[in-house]
Amino acid sequence: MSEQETTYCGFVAIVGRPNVGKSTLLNKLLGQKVSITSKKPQTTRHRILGIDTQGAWQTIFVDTPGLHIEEKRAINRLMNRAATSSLGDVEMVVFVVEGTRWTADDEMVLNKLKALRCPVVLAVNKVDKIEDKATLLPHLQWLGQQMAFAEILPISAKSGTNVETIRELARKQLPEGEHYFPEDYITDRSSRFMAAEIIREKLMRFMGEELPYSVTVEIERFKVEDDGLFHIHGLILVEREGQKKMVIGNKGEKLKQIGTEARLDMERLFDTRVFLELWVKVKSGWADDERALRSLGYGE
Ligand code: GDP
Ligand code: K
Ligand code: MG
Repeated sequence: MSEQETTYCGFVAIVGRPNVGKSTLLNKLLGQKVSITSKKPQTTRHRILGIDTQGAWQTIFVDTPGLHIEEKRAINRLMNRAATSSLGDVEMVVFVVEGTRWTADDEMVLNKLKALRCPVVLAVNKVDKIEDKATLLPHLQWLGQQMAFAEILPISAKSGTNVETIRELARKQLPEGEHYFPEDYITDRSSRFMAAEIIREKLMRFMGEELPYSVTVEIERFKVEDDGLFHIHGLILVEREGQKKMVIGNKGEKLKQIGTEARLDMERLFDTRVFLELWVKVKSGWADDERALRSLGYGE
């Protein structure tokens, strides 16, 4: 890139209630899995940046934990804080909602967005799932009356419908400025953090409803061997002895499956061979203890 060339850089926040598909959208925008996804609400616990550099333009997408009203447990309060603080200094907000569903949590997010001065693009996601397409248009019209959106787009984060349009709209909002990140960065998070997140995603995918958000993962060891192999020790912390048994499974089957799937994802993301060892340990009551959560990196 020549020194005279003008460059553009800025932040775009992706917000919405839990499970509308924010992380799926971020991954689609980047063509890489940088933010874990699952059928369960509150999969995303941390603010995650996804960096999209295309020539002179660098868009930094901010994936947030879903905003929701329930604040009973400490972890929920921290996630709401993490989600709100990302709205401070952004060039554009993508407000993600789900098809023709509208809930009290969507309403709460909407009310926060009304106070913003930057453009808010409404992304009506999962349109691939809407059976009766005739219901969509009146719903879009109703949504359009709720606030002055810069744009209302029916999208599918899963299949990619209109995802390019979101990227283009974001790019148009970027102010002149130097890029914050080198062009080969796709996230601000370390490989160590990504490894923990991948393990957590597999736990959420392979465990039933028994394991809501009472599980956390620590990487005890992350060593890059001379031949490029990543040697990783992951510690899975659960709340109860019974949950430990469930994670391990009959004859260790479950843990083996989680380990294999996590290793394959890590090898794809890190583009190298990975040797992964997993341990499960009981650590009771952590989800109610804000200080313990902070020490594990929540609420950053
Ligand atoms: P988040 O909590 O808002 O980050 O939502 P996720 O990205 O974790 O997605 C929640 C669930 O919705 C996952 O099971 C996704 O596979 C699913 N999902 C996301 N986007 C779409 C979509 O466009 N179509 C369909 N059918 N499912 C989607
Ligand atoms: K989710
Ligand atoms: Mg998410």
